Amino acid sequence: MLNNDSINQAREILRKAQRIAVLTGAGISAESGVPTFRDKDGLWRKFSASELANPEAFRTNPQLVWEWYGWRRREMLKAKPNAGHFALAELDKRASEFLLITQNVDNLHRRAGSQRMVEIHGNIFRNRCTECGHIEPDESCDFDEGGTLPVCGKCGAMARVDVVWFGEQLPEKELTAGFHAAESCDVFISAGTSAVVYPAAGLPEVAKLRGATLIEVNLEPTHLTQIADFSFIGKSGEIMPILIGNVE
Ligand code: BV8
Ligand code: ZN
Repeated sequence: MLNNDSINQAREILRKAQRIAVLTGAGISAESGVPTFRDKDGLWRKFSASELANPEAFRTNPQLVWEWYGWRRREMLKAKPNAGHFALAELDKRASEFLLITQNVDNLHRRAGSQRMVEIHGNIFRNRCTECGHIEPDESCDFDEGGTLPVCGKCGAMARVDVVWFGEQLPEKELTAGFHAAESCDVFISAGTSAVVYPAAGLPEVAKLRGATLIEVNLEPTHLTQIADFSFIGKSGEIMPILIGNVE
């Protein structure tokens, strides 16, 4: 059960905040039916994300990696933004300085109306050419056995999903914007992330170090819980609307 005093205190701090930054992870989309990475239902054919979301796996078995992304695209296309996404889109409208930094690639924040946001791990509905780097939108999902794998619309070479795999650099512009927001915000909210993947997980830490109020909303405690000023354990779809609701 949420402690009334602390949620009201956090709401008040959020209402007064001039500069707000938010980091979200797969947990914010869980109530939309999108599988997370490290929860028990996050697995696909017993593979873990780190076994598939890496360049080596794609080099050795592009078919398997494309099948995984096809399955995830299907899940994400079926999904709808939930109350947690909409609450953050609302906060975006009201805060004077605001940046949502998402690790998610599912497009649900944008579909909920978020504007001031960066996708630091890319977007699953874009393909990137492995040769010429050309990027194009793509929602196709069927790569099961025998299907042809996506190729570049410009040069015909093999395409990959335009997301950041383990061992790969994050997009420079988006990451710099994320760290700038973390360094200068008054309040930092970390929602729906296990905070184990770096450099994204470093953002809430930097914000706290720079003196921001750190609010965590997550289904389970993480390593951020002990440094957070407020930690609300529960579903983001339920807590975010209470935390953000009618923030004037
Ligand atoms: C890089 C691809 C460097 C897109 C992803 C040792 C120590 C430290 C770091 C490293 C290390 N070894 C390697 C590294 C670096 C590595 C890393 O951090 N590894 C970790 C695992 C140790 N990082 C990288 O490789 C990054 N690149 O560092 O490059 C470099 C430097 C120079 C030159 C070249 C390279 C790249 C990281 C990006 C990897 N790509 N995804 C895709 O396919 O989706 S990561 C993947 O994990 C997703 O992007 C995801 O967003 C991210 C984080 O996971 P979460 O979103 O937090 O999801 P998770 O399931 O873990 O947690 C969900 C949480 O929600 C849970 O806590 C759950 O309780 C909660 N929850 C569930 N339901 C709800 C809920 N909360 C609220 N409400 C609910 N209803
Ligand atoms: Zn190309």
